[in-house]
Amino acid sequence: MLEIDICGIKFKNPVFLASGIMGETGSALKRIAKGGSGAVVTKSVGLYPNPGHKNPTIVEVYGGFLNAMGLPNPGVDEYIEEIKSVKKDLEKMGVRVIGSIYGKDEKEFMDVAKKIESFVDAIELNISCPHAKGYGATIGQNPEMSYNVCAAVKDVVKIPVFAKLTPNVSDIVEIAGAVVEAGVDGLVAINTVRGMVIDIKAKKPILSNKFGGLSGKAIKPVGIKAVWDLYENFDVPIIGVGGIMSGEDAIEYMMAGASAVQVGSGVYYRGYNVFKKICDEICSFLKEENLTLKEIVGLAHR
Ligand code: RRO
Repeated sequence: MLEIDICGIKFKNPVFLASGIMGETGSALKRIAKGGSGAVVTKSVGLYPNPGHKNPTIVEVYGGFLNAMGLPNPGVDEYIEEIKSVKKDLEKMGVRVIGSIYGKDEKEFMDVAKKIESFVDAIELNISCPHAKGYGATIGQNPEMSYNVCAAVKDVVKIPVFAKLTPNVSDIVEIAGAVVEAGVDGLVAINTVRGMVIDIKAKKPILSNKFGGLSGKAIKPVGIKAVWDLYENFDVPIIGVGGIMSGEDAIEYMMAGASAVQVGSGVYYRGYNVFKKICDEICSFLKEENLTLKEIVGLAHR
């Protein structure tokens, strides 16, 4: 009932793990897969190991989390070993792997993409981290840089390539236009929303990086509007992410135009099995409404 095909890849269901701290190791990916996800997106990996920002890197706020992890990762070579250690188990469970990668320019993106290509089913280009100077949104807020990175990666890999977009722009459609023109196979929206929390007793921002990216329930309407606008303007699959905790949230994203969704903060609030729970809730809704999954994608536009 929930099987989908995106860019020729078959997924057992449309509820994926979003890139983030739950995807830092092979064993974490396996635990998420056991929780029923249709795919796991890795933590964003770069060419070299990166320790990330100093603590505190994450704080719970009303409606979600504010994080500035700072792209911590062991580098693509070591991360590939993590994927290799669980790839067979994930395959047995029918769970796809999407490799999230970052770099400072098209050359670095290409190098990482080439290295990881044969270990993953698709690549997600992280051009949207809200607080990584020179990386992430530095690229994703600039249409020309976004085009160059996406076109370069598309040139060197054969598997589907998705671009993850930042909401921290005045016009997400402009950036999406650039990456679609560059040939990406799908769009992922949204990365976290830039924000800050100040400890009034300490009289300074809580995060060591001062500002970070907001995830969780609070950003769902921002994500829904982004997916809506992308669906209105482009003919490529869209993967919705931002504040999805329940089947109802996932259906809302799908009616806005998402073919699949990703869950990050929801793992904290509903446990590892959040993926199975969301799938069950989607199934109940489809049965009640006598609809198919395909029929609800973009339904609110008709
Ligand atoms: O590692 C992070 O701090 C991070 C990344 Br790469 C991202 O894409 N989005 C985010 O909120 N944090």
